[in-house]
Amino acid sequence: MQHRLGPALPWSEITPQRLYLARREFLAGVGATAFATLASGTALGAALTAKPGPFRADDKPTAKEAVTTYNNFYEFGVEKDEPAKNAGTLRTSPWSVVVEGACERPGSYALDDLIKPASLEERLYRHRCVEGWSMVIPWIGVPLASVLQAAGPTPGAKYVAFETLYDTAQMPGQTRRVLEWPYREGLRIDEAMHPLTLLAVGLYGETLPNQNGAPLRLVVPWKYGFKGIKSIVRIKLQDSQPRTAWNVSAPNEYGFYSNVNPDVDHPRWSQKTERRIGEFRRRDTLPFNGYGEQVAELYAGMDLRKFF
Ligand SMILES: Nc1nc2c(c(=O)[nH]1)N[C@H]1C(S)=C(S)[C@@H](COP(=O)(O)O)O[C@H]1N2
Ligand SMILES: [Mo]
Repeated sequence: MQHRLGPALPWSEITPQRLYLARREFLAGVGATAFATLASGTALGAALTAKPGPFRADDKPTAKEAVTTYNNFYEFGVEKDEPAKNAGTLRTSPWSVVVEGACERPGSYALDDLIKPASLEERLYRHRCVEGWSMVIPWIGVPLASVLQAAGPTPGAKYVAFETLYDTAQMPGQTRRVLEWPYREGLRIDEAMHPLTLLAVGLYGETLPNQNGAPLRLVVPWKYGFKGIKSIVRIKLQDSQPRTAWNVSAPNEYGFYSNVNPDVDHPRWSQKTERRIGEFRRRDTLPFNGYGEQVAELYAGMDLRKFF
């Protein structure tokens, strides 16, 4: 059974529209390629229209080619070039998401009912992978908070757990035991409700390519990239800290919080610097990936070496 959160338009069926000035100016910064793709409509997917959202990084966006071909998505192979080559087996429509647990309106929601096209925002976020590379990505999505609020969290909602699709036919990498499947992630409720936390459906003005987590993925820009779980089918509000794929596979290497922190090394390498894809010289990694002003207070009084 499909439940509705409210009146909705099928964002996935939106036809390319004229883009307004702010977006046009932004895309001038992104580069001619993205705009040409949008204008011609021969994109990876349908064009999306979104208003510019808050928290835009000053950084130059990473080339779309790199963002869509250099990925981690272990369901399609463990090499960076494999998701772009192999993710074509994923069927992203129809897609529904189970919202359950400590909320007033649990149910299975069609994606079109969960995400309203009128509420889509574009945000330019820094992305820092735990392995030491980084990118700057123009995402399109809605604040996760808006979806959780619509579900009506109850007092037991202290954490949010997320799950990726589990289907070995569509995701052949799940036949290999490199991680516990399905991929799982989680956030504390205040992190999930933070205005920076985004549920993304697109990038570079288009619906998400499969390799980037179509049709719906999480983006938490102050955390290491693996918190950004892809191809989400389940969102559960609960009172206990969720199990997460990387934390289960190597608890001493990947903590639950995974806030970007140059002062807490990974046991096998330093986190002090990063290689921004497309740049030559390494950059210093910033606390909370440069979002400390917005999020540091969430962790006031916590020992970030213990809660890494
Ligand atoms: N389901 C799933 N989500 C995932 C992963 C994965 O293997 N499976 N990899 C994570 C990691 S380690 C990173 S860095 C980002 C990379 O994808 P992106 O470049 O599209 O953000 O996705 C994250 N989400
Ligand atoms: Mo990553």
